[in-house]
Amino acid sequence: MIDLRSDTITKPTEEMRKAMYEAEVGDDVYGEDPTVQKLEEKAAEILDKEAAIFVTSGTQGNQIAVLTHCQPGNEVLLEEDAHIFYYEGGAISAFGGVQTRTIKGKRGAINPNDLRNAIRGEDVHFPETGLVCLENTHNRAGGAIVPIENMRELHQVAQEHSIPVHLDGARLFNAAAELAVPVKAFTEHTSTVQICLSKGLGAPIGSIIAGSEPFIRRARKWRKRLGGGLRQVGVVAAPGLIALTKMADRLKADHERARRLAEGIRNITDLKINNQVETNIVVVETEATGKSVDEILSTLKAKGILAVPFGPTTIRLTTHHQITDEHIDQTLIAFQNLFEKVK
Ligand code: TLP
Repeated sequence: MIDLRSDTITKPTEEMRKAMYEAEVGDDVYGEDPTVQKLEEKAAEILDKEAAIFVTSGTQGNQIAVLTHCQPGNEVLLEEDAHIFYYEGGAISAFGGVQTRTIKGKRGAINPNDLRNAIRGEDVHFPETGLVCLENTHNRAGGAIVPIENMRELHQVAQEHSIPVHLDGARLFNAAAELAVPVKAFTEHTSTVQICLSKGLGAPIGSIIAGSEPFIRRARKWRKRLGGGLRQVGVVAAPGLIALTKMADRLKADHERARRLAEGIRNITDLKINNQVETNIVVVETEATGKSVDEILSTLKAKGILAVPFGPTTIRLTTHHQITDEHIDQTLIAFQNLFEKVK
């Protein structure tokens, strides 16, 4: 199978598996797992924050960040298609008692004036704005890179109102690799950041939240409350450390393959590409084929290609370290055979 459903499906490399076997471990709830400590220290250094905490998933990382930043009754500002709003089961409302207010962005970027207008003033009727959440790269904007300058402006607006900024950086390393800048060029415009070790970076499990020391201390309590305090978890942190320190350099190859895939699909008469393909996500518009998304996905599956639905007439293809140049060729041939008419 050529699995283009997501970069979450990546399997650990041989080096990661060996590191898991050899990992030194201890009880991390007691703060005694040396491998977790090493991972958290390295992550704080790379993300340029005082401290970091290892959590089980991107969703858990975002939840802990919101719960630590906010009080029940707060309003959280997010881009209209943010993962936290769109794909996390309403968790921040369910667990944090916060309400969400979305702002329509352009390719994942919120206009700073729109943010300014959405921040609540002093009024007995209003909820307090507790947090601004950004996302980079932006998943539903097709892996778009939110410009650093936009993040700087949004951070400035939030700071003027003493509101913290959390970055869902599940794919932040993709943005940094594509622009050839260190991740701290983005994180300096945030209060906290969540990054996923288990997407393009290839670790089997895990995310990191980074922020100030007092914030991370409070986040540890929320992680424990949510049942995310783990014991001899160095076996999982060990591949995470390899993901963090050795896998970022190869992300650009995923982006190049995604662009080649998009170019090939663009040549097929009834298909269009809906996004700019800056990183590893390709969004295909299928409306003109007259076939339903389900029909297209099951025909592709029968040809050994997996993708996911992304909207009523769109599908998403995502490249990652298990997708080779040959896989791209084979996928393009399958698309051409399926739709026949090539421009
Ligand atoms: N995204 C997954 C699905 O949940 C849609 C995917 O296949 O893309 N933030 C962003 C921007 C994400 O894309 C994801 C995962 C998460 C957070 C959540 O990460 P996990 O899956 O580790 O909870």
